[in-house]
Order: sequence, then structure tokens, then C-alpha cells
Amino acid sequence: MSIASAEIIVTSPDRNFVTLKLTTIDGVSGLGDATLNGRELAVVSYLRDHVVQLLIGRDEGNIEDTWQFLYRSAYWRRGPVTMAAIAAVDVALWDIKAKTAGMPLYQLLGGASRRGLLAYGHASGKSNAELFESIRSHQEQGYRAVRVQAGVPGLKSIYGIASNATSAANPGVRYDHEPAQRGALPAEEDWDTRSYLRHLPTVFEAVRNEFGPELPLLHDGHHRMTPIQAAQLGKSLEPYDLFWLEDCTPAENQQGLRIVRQHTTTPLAIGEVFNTVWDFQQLISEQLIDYVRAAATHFGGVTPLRKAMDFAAQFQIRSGFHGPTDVSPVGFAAQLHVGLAIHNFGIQEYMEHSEATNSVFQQTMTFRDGYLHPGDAPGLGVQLDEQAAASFPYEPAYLPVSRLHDGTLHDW
Ligand code: KDG
Ligand code: MG
Repeated sequence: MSIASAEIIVTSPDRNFVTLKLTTIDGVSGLGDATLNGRELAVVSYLRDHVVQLLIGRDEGNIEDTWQFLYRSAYWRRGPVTMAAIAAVDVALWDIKAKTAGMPLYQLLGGASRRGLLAYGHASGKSNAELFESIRSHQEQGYRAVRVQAGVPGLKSIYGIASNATSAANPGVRYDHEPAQRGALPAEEDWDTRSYLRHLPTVFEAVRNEFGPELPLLHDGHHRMTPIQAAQLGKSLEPYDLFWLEDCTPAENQQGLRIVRQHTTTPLAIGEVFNTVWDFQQLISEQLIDYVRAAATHFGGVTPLRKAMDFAAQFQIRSGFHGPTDVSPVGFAAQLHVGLAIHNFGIQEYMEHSEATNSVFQQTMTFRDGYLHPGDAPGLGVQLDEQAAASFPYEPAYLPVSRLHDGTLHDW
């Protein structure tokens, strides 16, 4: 057997997705996700101009060898564009292998270690009243864990707060379901870390008073704090027993996490912008984090994600794979299979895709009673309706930027 064709499909049902479809000479097809939010076409070019011609004629069964070939032959290692392109190939090859075996992918990864994957949803509100309503609505939908993002007094517009409403280009689409907004320029938002550090503990206190001690609560700090500010926040949130504090500080400076760890027992999750296991090396081996936030799509695929999780298992560090809407249903399915198979699964982020997206990507995945399951169809369990995909052409969209009161650009 060998790979006979490779197609790159760009579609934008209400956000942009890049999908690679590989087909063998026997007509078995596999899908891989190559979506890099806000920089989608760079990965299209990487695949189209430099990768697909290398794949034709290769044995589709040799997944590890193909991964190493693409990684090493590029010479220029790592980086989100390269690793999203390699991920798409890797995931498509696993899809083909599992379809050929007649098994859902998780069976090839060792079988199921649990009945389903605990998911957390995104609750948010500018005021506590709005936030409580959002948490209640998530509980009604079945969620057993929620991420809590809150408005900050004095700030008009902050990433991830639903009440910041809808973009002109996407009326009716909740902002917390879609951080990248269509348009020629990124949206500008504002930020003030001192106000945030003062306000957030009061929000968590109110949430615990309203919803009690049982509900697992998470929070995303979006790289906005310095290490010492992150340490302060972790400490001030300790009474509210967070499941995790995510991206409390930019992790390029990994030693900064030692400062955070010295001061707080709030569990830490990091890694949604990481591309390889090497980005986690210090954080895992020094036990500076508790959860690995990588996504199959931005991390080179199923092959390295599994390796990173086996490395993390030695340190009792668990998974918390990145699951925003910009991970397509294909990438999401890939990491659900990994999450079901590994022993050290922690929790899975779940931002539901829109109806339009689900009409393009038909999925066997289910969400019931707070738990996700990838389904038992052979392969990943995702089919792409190419006709539907073609009816949604690419539209430029950007993630927002944030500025401090004096105009200084800040992480959002
Ligand atoms: O593309 C960026 C989004 O994926 C990001 O906003 C999501 O921080 C995020 C999260 O935790 O889902
Ligand atoms: Mg995040």
C-alpha cells in the first residue's frame, strides 16, 4: 500500500479550518487537522508547497518513520507552522491505520482506560449575576466542571467574556465560543493586572458561596502575569480550591514557574501554545506544572502527544488537552482517542463547535452527562463533507490584542 493523493481543504463555516486528506492507492482516506488560528494560510502553503509531494508513494503504515522524516528533513525544527503541518500528516495516517484495522483509534493506542472523558466548559460573565447564569446554563447542559472567566471593574472589553457580545461579522456567535474575529485587523481590548488581581478572588469567593465546594472550577490567566504576580494570584485563590490555574505566566521563561511553585499549591496547567515535548522538558521534569495543555493539532499529532503524556506520567502529571473551537473536530477527535487510552488523563476542555461546523465535519463523538467519548467507528470517527466545506470560503480572522491604560501592548 502507499499514499496516492493528498488534498488540502480550507473551509470557514464560521471560522477557518485547514484539513489534510490523504488517500491510499486502495482508496482508504484519513483526515488531519492543520488549523493554526489567525495564521491558517501559512500552514496551507507549508503543506502544499513543501510536504504533500514528499508523501506520494510513501507507505502509509510507517507513521513513526514519516513523522521523523518530516521533522528531521526540514532541518528547521519546531515552531507552530511546521508542527501543525506535521500533525495533520500524522493524524491522517493514524486515521488510515485505524480504519484499515477496522478499529476506533483508541484501540490501537492500547484500548480504553475509562468510560468517558470528563469535560469542562467555558462559563463567563461581566458581572457575577451573568457569570452565575452562565455556570447554571453549563450545568443544565451536563457539564460537571467549568472554567470561570470574569469581567474586571474599569475594563471595557476582555477576551473570553460572553457579555462582550458578538462581532459584527458573526452576529449571534457568542464571543467566548470564538476568540478570533473576522475582519482585516485584530480587535483591541484593554487590560490592568492590578485590578484583575484584586477582583478575581472576590469572584471565586462568590462562585463558591453560590455553587458550593464540589464543582470543579478552572481559570485561564492567558499569560498576562509576571511570575510574582502569578504567585500572588495562585495564593489568593487557594481558599477556593481551583482544579487548575492555566497559563498564569508566559512559559517561555520556564524558570519563572519555580517562583510560582514556591508560593502556591494551586494546581497549574500550561502548554496550549507549545509545539513539542521539548517545550515541556523542564516543566515536567522539575514538576513545575500539574497538567499538560498541548493539542494534537499544534504539537505534531498523536505520535508525540502520546510520548509527552508517557513522559509526564512518570511525574504524576496529567492531561488537560487544549480544546477550543480552533482545534477542528478532526484534531479534537484525535486527542479524545489519546485521552481515552492513556492512564494519566486529567480533564478535557470542550468548546462546542457551531452547527455550521458540525455540518461540514460529521462526527461520532458524543457529550453525555459531562463526559466525552470519541465513538467506536473505525478511525477517528470524523467525515468531511467536501461539498459543504466548499460552500464556506476562507475569510481572514484574527485573535485580539490587549493594551494597558497607557497604550502598552500586553498579552490578552
Ligand atoms: O487560538 C487561541 C485560542 O485557542 C485560545 O483563546 C483558547 O486560551 C484558550 C483556551 O484555553 O481555550
Ligand atoms: Mg487557554
